[in-house]
Amino acid sequence: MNFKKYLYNVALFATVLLLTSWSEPKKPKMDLLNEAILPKPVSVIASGSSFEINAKTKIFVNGESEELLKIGHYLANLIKPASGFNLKVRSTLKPPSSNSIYLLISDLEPEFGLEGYKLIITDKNVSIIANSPAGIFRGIQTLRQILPKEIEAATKQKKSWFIATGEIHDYPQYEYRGAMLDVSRHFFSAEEVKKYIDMLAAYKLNVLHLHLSDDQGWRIEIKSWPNLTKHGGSTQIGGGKGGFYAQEEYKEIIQYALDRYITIIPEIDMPGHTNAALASYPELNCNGIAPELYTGNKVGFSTLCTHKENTYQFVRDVIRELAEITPGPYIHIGGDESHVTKLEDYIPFINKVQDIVLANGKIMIGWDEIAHAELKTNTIIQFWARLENAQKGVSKNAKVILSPSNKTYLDMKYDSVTKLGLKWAGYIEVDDAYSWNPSTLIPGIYKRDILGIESPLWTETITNMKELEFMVFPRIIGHAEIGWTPDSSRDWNDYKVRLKKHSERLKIKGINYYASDVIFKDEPELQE
Ligand code: TNX
Repeated sequence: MNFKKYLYNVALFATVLLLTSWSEPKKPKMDLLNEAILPKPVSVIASGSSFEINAKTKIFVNGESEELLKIGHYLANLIKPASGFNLKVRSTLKPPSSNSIYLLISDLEPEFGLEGYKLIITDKNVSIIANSPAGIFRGIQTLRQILPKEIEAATKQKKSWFIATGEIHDYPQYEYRGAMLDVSRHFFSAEEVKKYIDMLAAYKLNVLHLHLSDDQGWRIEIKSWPNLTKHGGSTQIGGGKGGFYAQEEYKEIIQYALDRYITIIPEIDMPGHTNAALASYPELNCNGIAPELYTGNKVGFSTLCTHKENTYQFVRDVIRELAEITPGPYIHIGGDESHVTKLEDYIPFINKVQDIVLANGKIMIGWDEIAHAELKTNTIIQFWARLENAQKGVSKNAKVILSPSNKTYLDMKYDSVTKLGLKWAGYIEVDDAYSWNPSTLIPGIYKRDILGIESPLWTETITNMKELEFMVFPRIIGHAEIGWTPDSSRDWNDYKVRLKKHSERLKIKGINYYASDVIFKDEPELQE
C-alpha cells in the first residue's frame, strides 16, 4: 500500500468511527441499584447500562385489550408534562423492535399474583410483564420512580430521560394496602379525593376507605332519605359549610380509583357516630326528637335507636343504595365507640346490619368492637384500639385489617411541636410509623389472619389538602412499604436513605410533606 492510499484509509476509518459515534451516542453507564424505589421491590438486578426515553419511543401493548391501551395512555400522560413527548400507544401481536416500552400480560409464577410484575430494562427496550393489568399498573409506578426526578414536574423540562438497565421482580406481601379519609369531620371535594387517589397510587396502595358519615356530617346522597345530605351534610366541624357527594359524583370517584386499581370502600358509621342522621330524621331517635347539628369534636355521644323498626328500614335503604353504586366487594359499617349504646343492644344491632350487608351481596367490615357480635364467614374486623377485640375476632374466624392507632393514625402529631393533629394515641414520628411488623404486632395473630394494613386520616383538625399532605407524607410511604415489601427486606436505615432521596420528588410534585429531623438531620460526623 502506498502512503497516499494509507492516508486515505486512515481518514476513511476515522470518518466512519466519527459518524458511528455521532449516530449512536454512547449510553451513559447507570446503576439500577442506586435508585430509591418505594416500596422496596422484592428483587433488583442491575446491568450497568441505560435506556433513553425520547420523542420517538413508542408504547406497545400486547393484543387489542382496551384495558391495556388505557394503561398505555396513562403512562404516556405521566411522561408528557415534564418531557413534552407525546408518546404513541399502539397494540401489537409480536414483541416490538427497539425504542419501545412494551406492556405484556403473560403467565408469571404464582407468587406474582394479581399485582406483581417484572420490569425488564435493556439498552434497547423496556418491558413490563404481569399476570393482570393491575400488575402492569404497579410496574409503571416503579418505572416512574427510576426516571429522573424531574419527570414529576408539571411543566416541560430541558433534560434527557435516561433510566438504568436491569431487571426488577416484584409483588406485594399483603393483598390489602389501604388509606382511609374522614370526609365527615371536614369535607373534601370529589376533585380533592381524586388528587389523593393519585398520591396513593404512586406507592402501590390499592384501597381507599371513605368515612362518609359521622356526627358532624353525612356526605353521600341517599335518594330515599334526602334530608341526610340536605340537612345532615350542610355543616362540618367549626360550623363551616359542609358538602356531600351526589351519587353520580361518587361513581366518578369510584371509576377514577378503579382506573388506578384502587378499590373504594364506603363506610357508614353506626349505631354511634350518627348525630348527622339523627338531626336529619327525628324518627331515628328513641325520643322522636331530632338533635341539633353538631360542629364540635367530641366522640361517643350519639346512637341510632336500636329498638325501632324505622331504624332498620333506614339501614336497609342506605345499604341497598350504597351497594348499588359500589362495585367493590366491601361495605364498612363502622361500629366503633358506641359509648351510649348498651352492649345488649349493640350486639343484635350489628348482627342485623351484617345480615343486611350480606343480603346485598357485600362483605362487611367493621372497627374492632364488632368482634362482640356473631361474625359470619368473610366478615372482616379493622383493629385500631383493643388487642382483645382483634383476638376475639380472629377466634371467630374473621380476617383482620391492621390500623394500630399508635403506628398508622395519620392524625396523630409527629411530636410535641406539631401544630395539627391529636395525640391521644401518642406521637408518631416517621420512624415509629415505619418500624413495626404486622405479623408480630398482636399476640396470637399471624400473617394468615391478616388481610393487610390501612392508614386512617381522621380530620377533626385537618381542614384542607395542604394540611392533609403534611400529616400523610411521608408517613404513609412507610406504611405502603410495610404492606408491600417482605418484612425480611425492610430496614429503617436503608429506608431512610431512600426516603430522603425520594423527598426531592415530593418537592417537585408540590406535596407539602413533613421534613422530619429523623430523615434530614445528619448523624454527627465521626471525629478523625
Ligand atoms: C377514634 S378510630 C375514632 C374516630 C376519631 C379518632 C381520632 C375510630 C374507629 N374512632 O372517631 O376521629 O379516634 O383520632
